Amino acid sequence: MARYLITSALPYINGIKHLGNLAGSMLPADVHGRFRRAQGHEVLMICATDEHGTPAELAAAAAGQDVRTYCDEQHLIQRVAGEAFGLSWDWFGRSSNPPNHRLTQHLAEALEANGLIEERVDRMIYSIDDKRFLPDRYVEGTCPHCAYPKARGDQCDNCGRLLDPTDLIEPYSTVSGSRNLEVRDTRHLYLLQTKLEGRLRAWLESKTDFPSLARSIALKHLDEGLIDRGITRDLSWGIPVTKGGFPRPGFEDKVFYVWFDAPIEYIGATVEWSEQTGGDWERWWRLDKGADDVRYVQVMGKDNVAFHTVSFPATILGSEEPWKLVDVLKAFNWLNWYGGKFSTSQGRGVFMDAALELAAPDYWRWWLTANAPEGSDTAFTWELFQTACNKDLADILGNFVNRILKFTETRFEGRVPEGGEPGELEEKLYADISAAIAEATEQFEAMEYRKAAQAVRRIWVLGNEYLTEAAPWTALKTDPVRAAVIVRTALNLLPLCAAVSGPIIPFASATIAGSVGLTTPLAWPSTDAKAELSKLAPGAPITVPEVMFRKIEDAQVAEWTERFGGAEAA
Ligand code: B3M
Ligand code: ZN
Repeated sequence: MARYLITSALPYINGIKHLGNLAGSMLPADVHGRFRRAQGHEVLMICATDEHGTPAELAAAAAGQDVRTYCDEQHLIQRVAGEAFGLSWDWFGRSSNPPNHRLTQHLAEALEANGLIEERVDRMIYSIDDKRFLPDRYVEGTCPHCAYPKARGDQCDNCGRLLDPTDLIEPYSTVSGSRNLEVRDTRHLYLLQTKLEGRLRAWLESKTDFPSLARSIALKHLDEGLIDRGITRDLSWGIPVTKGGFPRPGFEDKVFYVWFDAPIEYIGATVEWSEQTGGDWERWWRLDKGADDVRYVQVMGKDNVAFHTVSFPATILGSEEPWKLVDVLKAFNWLNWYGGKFSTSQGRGVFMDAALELAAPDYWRWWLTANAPEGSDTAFTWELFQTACNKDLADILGNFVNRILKFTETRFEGRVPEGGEPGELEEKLYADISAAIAEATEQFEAMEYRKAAQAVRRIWVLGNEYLTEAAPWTALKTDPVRAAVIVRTALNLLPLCAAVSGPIIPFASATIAGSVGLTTPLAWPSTDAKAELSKLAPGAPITVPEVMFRKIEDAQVAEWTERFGGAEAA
């Protein structure tokens, strides 16, 4: 048995996340974690809210709250929503908690001691009325190239050119609208990534296990050339630069940049876990304390890859300390809302809390896994969601489970029938099921989510086909022993379906397992299908659950389209 450390990109604190965030990081991390646990491995699944930075400060101000109170509330909201989706974190931490403060300050000191930090002067936009420096994207003005009046300080959305905020004509603050801006000098700490380029490249080129999307993005960033990176900001909310014993006159009012401290929170959250549960965090993170046999898997959207393949490894490698680095990085493309983008700031799309008012978590978990934005961006539409859920969950899985249980209840007194020997049809079923289990195992291991979902679905289909072909209702009239073999075999497909479906749809998995007297999580099956399909004790009682998957009606789709928008919203 191996040990798996699994982290998903940390959801930013400014409000509940939309389905795109869930689909590209938290959900696939959970599916993989559940799969590895079912295989019997030791798993530590870590997530946290990413709480620092300007957007948190602004969201708190907009909510009329101080930042700490705002983050306290939002953290709880995100945790409750994640748990309702069945995200089975071992710990859901907070980047604002003390362990991350200590670790971030410690790593900065180590980088400093190794000559990798340098003080430089930046010229930045200061808003006199807002009393703050403005990050590039909080300054807007007229584009010097195309005269578009709402160009952002980092880029013009109209002509696409990259901009410096000082290029803008008649710039204004998007925080207050004020034009009372000036350029001020401000000193910041830079991490000298350029000095680490060779080591980063050697490390990354050794990561041949990375799935292709992550690897190509990572290498592209290296090929474009690294630049030294500012790791401090003029903000009040964040991890203070000087308070951890880091002596740096003039930095008393500055904090570390949110992207410097956020990945360190993967470690910080593990420390939080150990403080609360008595677990040993060093065993997962310190190569000198046993972490060398950990397999570390990270899951994230494509926009986060560079931070995890360049910036965070630069922090770790530059520290010269024996920290665990990522082994497998699985990245996702975008889940789109019809043709356009989900948007937190514009409230476009479906968010995690609202989604659960519409449909049970397994509907979402199924659709988002079976349609994971792996090879390319993927569009969510209500119609696709309805079709897939009704067909896969209701018509195939739900129908199979219900058919065999009802038949057992009415014709076999609600018990697993005894007697008889498997025949030709069963042998064929064993062969097909063995192949499907092998395929599912391979795809889950490779973190190929769409293919894994298809392999699971294949097992449901095989169950239905077997039942239809074997037709126990016909056999019962002429050959009751044969009917008993069929019903017993089909009932044995239920725990198998529950086991292979568990990582993706854990709630339905529990219901199915419960119908034959088992509790989840179930162990991942071997490819010995005959053994897997001979486990239920003859005579054991079964129960018929309530309808597992109600179909999504056209009227519901119409109502949801009305409430959340459809094609026209994007
Ligand atoms: N919070 C994702 C985002 O907000 C970012 C991930 C941090 S992972 C250390 O886009
Ligand atoms: Zn322009």
